[in-house]
Amino acid sequence: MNKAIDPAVLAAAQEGSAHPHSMDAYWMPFTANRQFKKAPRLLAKAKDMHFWTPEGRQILDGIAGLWCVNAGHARPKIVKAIAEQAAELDYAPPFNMAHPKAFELAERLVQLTPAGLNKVFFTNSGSESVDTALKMAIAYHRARGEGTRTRLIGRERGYHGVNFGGISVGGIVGNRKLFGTGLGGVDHLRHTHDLARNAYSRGVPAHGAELADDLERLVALHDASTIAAVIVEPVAGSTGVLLPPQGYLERLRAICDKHGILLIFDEVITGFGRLGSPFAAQHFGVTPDLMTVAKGISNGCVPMGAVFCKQQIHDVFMTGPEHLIEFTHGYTYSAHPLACAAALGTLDTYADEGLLTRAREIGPYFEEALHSLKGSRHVIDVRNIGLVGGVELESIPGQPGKRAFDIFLECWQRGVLIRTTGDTIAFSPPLIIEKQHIDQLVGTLADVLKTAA
Ligand code: PXG
Repeated sequence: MNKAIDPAVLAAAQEGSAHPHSMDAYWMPFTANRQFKKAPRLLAKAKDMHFWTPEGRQILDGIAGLWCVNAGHARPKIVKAIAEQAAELDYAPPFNMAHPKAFELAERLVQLTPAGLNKVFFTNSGSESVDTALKMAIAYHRARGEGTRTRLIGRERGYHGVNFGGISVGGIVGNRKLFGTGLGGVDHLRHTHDLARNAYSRGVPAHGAELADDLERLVALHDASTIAAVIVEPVAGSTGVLLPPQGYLERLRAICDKHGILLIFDEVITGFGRLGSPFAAQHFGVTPDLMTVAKGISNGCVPMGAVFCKQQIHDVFMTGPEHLIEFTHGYTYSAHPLACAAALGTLDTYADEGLLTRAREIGPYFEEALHSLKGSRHVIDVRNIGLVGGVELESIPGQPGKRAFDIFLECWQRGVLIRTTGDTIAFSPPLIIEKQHIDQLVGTLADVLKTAA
């Protein structure tokens, strides 16, 4: 078989870049592989707010990697913690064994969570956290003698990672087409995105709290005694920066309480300071029963995720014979020593620099800058909360996603990394962002929009 090196790779190698390899073997995740390999976008180095390409071009990181590098890149305390941990204890089995940093991290984390969410189960990603939380919810009801509660409720346009549980409760049409029926016994609330009433809202939109009543419809249809849990993202990121209408989350909480249904917040994106509080639950003043996190827990440096749950959920499991495993679930890499070290270094960095509340200070400037895009070509909405921004564009007829993707490519050429989902452009910069970076991010997009097809 011809293993010819891609011409673009060859050219990069001849320029003296550090990339002399063929690009054939690597099947890239969530990537237009053929397009990418014709014109690769490689990152070779990162520090604070920036990446550098192998050729040395500086790229401003407008999305914190993938909503994860909340403290910025290559932060000294995190780098040091990982390096020292690798030399001291590279691995420790997490089943029937443990290492001290797992306990230290758990204690530190539950200091940050809303009151009551004081138990933590470790995973390695957001997808694993979601599947863990769903299993916990179903097993909890069974353990307390209500084993009929197995149904899971998600929401249209929800994103809960890529595992079968997550795509089943998720509301992404492409997944539903491509991967079959998923879990049985799942239903969905209506999504809350409503441009007709809420376009150009600053912060949470005014209209739509009544959409939470959709849960009453599902209770009427399925009966509460069959429903284990409802899972929602307090703010949906991946499907286009969708904010909860004023009062919506409170109403969802109340309906869950009324019917004995557990409420799960998927805080994989909103956790660790994205909205200006440690978690969205605190920002909105609504406490879920279970909360999934990942990404910012370890600043994206070593894969890690976690599920927080209320004391009484945990305690229901702690009733059988003491020598038996109470919850038969976990991963080879749960509470991995490198991940725990990275997370501890991350929490230190967040604390030293006040990063978990920094979005409150810089948020108003970010909001003002984003909303200056109102009136730019193709823009049909601008929305924001904390350090999350969404700019929705009118789609090219028959080619959804094309306009935003071309704009992403042009921004990359001009040294700015943004993220697109459909025809919405998303910003979620590191929480260390300064005003001049915001000016560059938004200014570059404004310029690109002037000539965008
Ligand atoms: N839940 C939520 C709410 C997420 O946003 C996951 C679960 C899954 O996490 P893992 O670690 O398994 O990928 C996510 C992930 C984007 C983007 O640009 C968002 C995510 C991942 C990649 C890209 O919107 N969110």
